[in-house]
Amino acid sequence: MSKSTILVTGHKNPDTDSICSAIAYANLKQQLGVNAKAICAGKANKETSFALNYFGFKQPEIYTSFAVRVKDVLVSIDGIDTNADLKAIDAWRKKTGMNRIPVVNGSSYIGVITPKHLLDAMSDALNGKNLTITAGEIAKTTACQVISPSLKLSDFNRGHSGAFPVVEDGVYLGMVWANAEPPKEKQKVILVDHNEAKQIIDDIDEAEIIENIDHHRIGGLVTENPIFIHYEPVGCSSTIISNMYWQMNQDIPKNIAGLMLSAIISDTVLFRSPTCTPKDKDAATRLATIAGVDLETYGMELLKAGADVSDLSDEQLVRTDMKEFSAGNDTISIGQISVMDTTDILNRKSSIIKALEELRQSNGYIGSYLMITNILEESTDLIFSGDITDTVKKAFGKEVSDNAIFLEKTMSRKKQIVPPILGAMK
Ligand SMILES: [Mn+2]
Repeated sequence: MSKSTILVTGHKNPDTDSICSAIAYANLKQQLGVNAKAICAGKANKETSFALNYFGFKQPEIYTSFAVRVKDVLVSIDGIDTNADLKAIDAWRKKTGMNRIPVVNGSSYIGVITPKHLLDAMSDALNGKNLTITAGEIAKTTACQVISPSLKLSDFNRGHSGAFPVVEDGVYLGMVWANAEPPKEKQKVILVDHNEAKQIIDDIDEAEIIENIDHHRIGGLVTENPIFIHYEPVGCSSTIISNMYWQMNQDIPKNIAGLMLSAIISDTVLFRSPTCTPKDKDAATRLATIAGVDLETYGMELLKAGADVSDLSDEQLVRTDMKEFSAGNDTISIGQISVMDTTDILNRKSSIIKALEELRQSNGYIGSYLMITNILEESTDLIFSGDITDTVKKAFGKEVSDNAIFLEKTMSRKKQIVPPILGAMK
């Protein structure tokens, strides 16, 4: 991946908006002559997979970290052939100025010749012993540490000086210097559909955020330089992005329109969510025409694809669409699943709460919540684990029983769940 390629990504545990908006915005950038590529922070869920499949897209490449890796800073220096004689080894050493010599057989890594081993071999030769020794015979596999190209540069043990061979699956790739620095030009990244540190792909400090397009609360994004920001309190990032196409007089390709339509349907639950604005409806209507689908029919098909959670284990269920939020030093997680009928899920309530508790403990959250949202009735059963019953009572002004609370006319995590809970935690 060339560093001049700008990566566009949505949040961790990506939903349909995060993946589809990243693809749509990367496409807009490309239409404007910018080299941009959509990536995503994790595997597409069922609903997103349905949309990608329907409109002929593959899931973007998954990134879990922006850390600079050894492969980003290695120097490709040809190794010396295993059959090379002393003369050739000496010539190689003079040509490269390196005193640690990687030996290869084709692309296979054989070992390294250190100055001491080379001196011993030369001294033997001077004394008339073993004049025909080869590089392969002098090289030692244990002469120095061998580095994996995927090792994070920040984890590279710099206790030694000089260069080390970089090897993957027995194949020699080049050398990395102990004093290697991250490239001056950082990987440029555009964030869509999120801005909170906890939701950004790891090690973002080793990359550079250059743009941010979002429709969530501002959650403390800090950047090194001035950046392009477009936040709007609308129901979906794709609403903002489709309007950017139109404002810039850019045609929206049919399949990209389908993806952005899917994102709006998903985020607004087909216009039922209180986060839905007239702008979302307008954009979706125009996008459906471009995509050539009937909004209601396609919308219900998409939501149904996402609502089938019957084959998910409790562990998968609580992680599917989980987001972290911080209030002071405390972190909570809030997941959400949307279904057409809550009966089956609520029958599994006690085992789901067990899985929530494991999630909570393994991440050190003060509380872990799961919204079980009924799309048709537009209500939510909020279940939780942690010693947070008082917080939940205070947040919603209702009695709580058995780690659960029923909330009528509630579908939006962002608008109806996060603000009261964070407020009650203060
Ligand atoms: Mn969104």
